[in-house]
Amino acid sequence: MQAETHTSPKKIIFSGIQPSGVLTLGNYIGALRNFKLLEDAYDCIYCVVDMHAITVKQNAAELRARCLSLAAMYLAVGLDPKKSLIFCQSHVSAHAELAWILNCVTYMGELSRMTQFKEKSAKHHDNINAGLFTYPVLMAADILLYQTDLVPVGADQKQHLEITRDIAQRFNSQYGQSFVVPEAYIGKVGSRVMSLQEPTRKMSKSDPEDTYISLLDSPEVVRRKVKRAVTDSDASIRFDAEEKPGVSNLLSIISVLMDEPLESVTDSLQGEGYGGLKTRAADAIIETLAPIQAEYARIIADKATLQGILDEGAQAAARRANRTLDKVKRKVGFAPHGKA
Ligand code: ATP
Ligand code: LTN
Repeated sequence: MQAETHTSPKKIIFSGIQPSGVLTLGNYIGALRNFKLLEDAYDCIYCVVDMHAITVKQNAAELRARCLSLAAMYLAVGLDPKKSLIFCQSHVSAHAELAWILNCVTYMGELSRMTQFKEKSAKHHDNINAGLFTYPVLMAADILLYQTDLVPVGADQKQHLEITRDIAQRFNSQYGQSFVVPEAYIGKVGSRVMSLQEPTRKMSKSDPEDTYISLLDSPEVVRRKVKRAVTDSDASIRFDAEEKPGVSNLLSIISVLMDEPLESVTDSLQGEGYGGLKTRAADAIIETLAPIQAEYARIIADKATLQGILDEGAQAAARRANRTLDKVKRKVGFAPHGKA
């Protein structure tokens, strides 16, 4: 049985990741790792946001496989379907329905200020579709449907959380209290893991291979990518995100993965040179990924069990989501029908 503790006194967490490619170390440190850390203290709902993924072109067969693979990764990092609800967004139609209603309380002006929209439309200039533009509204629907208190995400999603809060507050003031106004949960260190090749940009799964560490990279590949990571010519090991973005990125990665304060990581590396820094970073990554990869291989081999978890997850999620959706439909003035 999947968790269904709507009336539990625990605060509610919702987050999602797009099945738009193999997960990166950035996704792990910024999001997934926190999903697991928060699992016991909160009532958690974790979604595979496949409807968001089609805002850029996808191959259907690959997308289908990646949805299962992302769900397997949720489980491989240790999420327990008995405690957390795990499901695919497209399996719960309430997400699309609420998104439509929220579209009607969201302004074109505020959507056009979203940096993710600007970046993605520059990158996919041949496919600037309306879904890409209204992406944050679907994200707001995801979150608000579950009366979410807290949303663990990387720093790049802060602006989307702000618009979600604005939409919730606007709806509540126009139609009466309907949604909890959620807050972002952004880790202090590692909320923005940078590209290994261009450390002033965030690590992203839709960028070239050598810029990111995939959670499924072998130890050899991890060593090679870290060894080639861009640093600087100054040779001193200290944290300075402005002046030394490459070195600071590696220091943050070690600090988070080894659960050791940044200062003590930095101190312990004095005199080691960049070679020592990179060896330490690669070791930390390999040690973190080994158990995740072993679990992933076991889970993805049993598709029937995985599918069962997603099916149960979707049913439980739909029950919870529909409570909010029914209330919202009443508030906006949709006529009741048979089952209502
Ligand atoms: P894409 O590159 O396809 O746009 P993405 O790698 O940014 O995708 P998402 O699915 O959009 O990944 O993000 C999933 C979660 O991972 C979000 O909470 C996001 O903030 C977080 N995240 C993504 N990249 C990083 C990063 N480099 N550092 C920290 N967190 C990140
Ligand atoms: N927009 C997010 C993915 C996402 C999400 C969500 C995150 C979609 N719906 C709800 C948290 C809560 C992204 O691009 N990383």
